[in-house]
Amino acid sequence: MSVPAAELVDALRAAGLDRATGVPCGHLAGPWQLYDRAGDLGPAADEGAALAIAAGWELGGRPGVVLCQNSGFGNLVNPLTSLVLACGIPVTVLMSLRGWPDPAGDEQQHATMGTATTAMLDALQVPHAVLAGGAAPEGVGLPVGDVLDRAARARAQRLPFVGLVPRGALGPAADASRPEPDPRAPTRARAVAALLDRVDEDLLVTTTGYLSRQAHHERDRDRTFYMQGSMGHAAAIGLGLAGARPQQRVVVLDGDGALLMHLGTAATVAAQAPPNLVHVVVDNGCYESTGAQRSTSGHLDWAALGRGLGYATVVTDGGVDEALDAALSGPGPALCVLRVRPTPDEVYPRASSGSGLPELTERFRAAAGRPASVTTGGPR
Ligand SMILES: Cc1ncc(C[n+]2csc(CCOP(=O)(O)OP(=O)(O)O)c2C)c(N)n1
Repeated sequence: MSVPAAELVDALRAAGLDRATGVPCGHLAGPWQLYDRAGDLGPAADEGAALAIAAGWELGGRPGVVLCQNSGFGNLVNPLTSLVLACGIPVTVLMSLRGWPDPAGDEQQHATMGTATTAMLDALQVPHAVLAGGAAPEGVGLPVGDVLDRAARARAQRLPFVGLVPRGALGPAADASRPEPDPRAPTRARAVAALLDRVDEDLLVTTTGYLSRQAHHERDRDRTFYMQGSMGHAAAIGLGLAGARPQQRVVVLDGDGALLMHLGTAATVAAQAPPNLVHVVVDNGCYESTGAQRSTSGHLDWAALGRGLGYATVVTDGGVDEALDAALSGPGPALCVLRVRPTPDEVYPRASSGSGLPELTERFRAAAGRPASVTTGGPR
């Protein structure tokens, strides 16, 4: 049983929540698309920023709703406690529940938060309710009307409210049409294959979502760290690795949405200036892994950004091969942005589909500890 997305959005609008922000989750694709299509949705870089934007709406008398996944709960906790709760700003959040009710039934990176989400909300004394349907066990959860009644009660007390959405509890938007991408642009597959052709013995850190899956599909290697959770932190892991293994080149494969989620890390990379770090960003203009919702990279001048941040080499033009060659041969840290067209129907299994994340991590740790051969992929 699932609630039609339009029914939920109509109820949210009837409650005065006429706009939406957030970071997408496939389980919330229906309401995301309906608000977006009406011109009432502005994606946020991270869930904490989304909560603060909604707090601003609320302060301005035009409330809205935050749409996010519980993997982003951590990003949201600071403004939830020190802004929204502290100041009494009643923001309404719809948060999808990954890793729940059966943590073993979802991807490994969701298991801890899946179990902890409601306990954390209880600990923070934030009113919350689970929407019935989908993966929710029989008898658990409330219908939409009751969930929104609770949200209204919280609002009246100047408290935030979190509506928790189990997998499959919401239906899709009726028309799931997508904008036509430029057929001349390269694909994710092409960009990732070209990168893997060049990394040889380098250490590679791949970002959350389809990019990690693609890297695993193209060529599984023990020198690749498949970062399946912790969206936005691939470059930080790469920075740490580059410092720990200064004799090895470290390549980070990032997404535009993930990089923008923690853009400050790019400034940290440039400030610390590890000569052995190459930061490759595959920019498809969207959050492809959660349904290809547009991200905020569309208006970005990557060349100006990279230079302004202070990367030693910035490559944002040219074909995939030329761009990668230029970035890999220039002084580090290097930023290389590859613009690709979305191919959301091309999806491969995660690296963790065949083994546990701790086993993959141990495999990488052992490989990272071996010196790279001097003939290939060594330090410059
Ligand atoms: C903190 C957090 N928020 C949201 C998600 C859900 N999520 C997983 S992948 C992804 C999209 C990543 O977008 P991008 O980096 O542009 O890569 P793409 O999917 O387009 O390849 C999102 C939003 C998450 N895993 N973690």
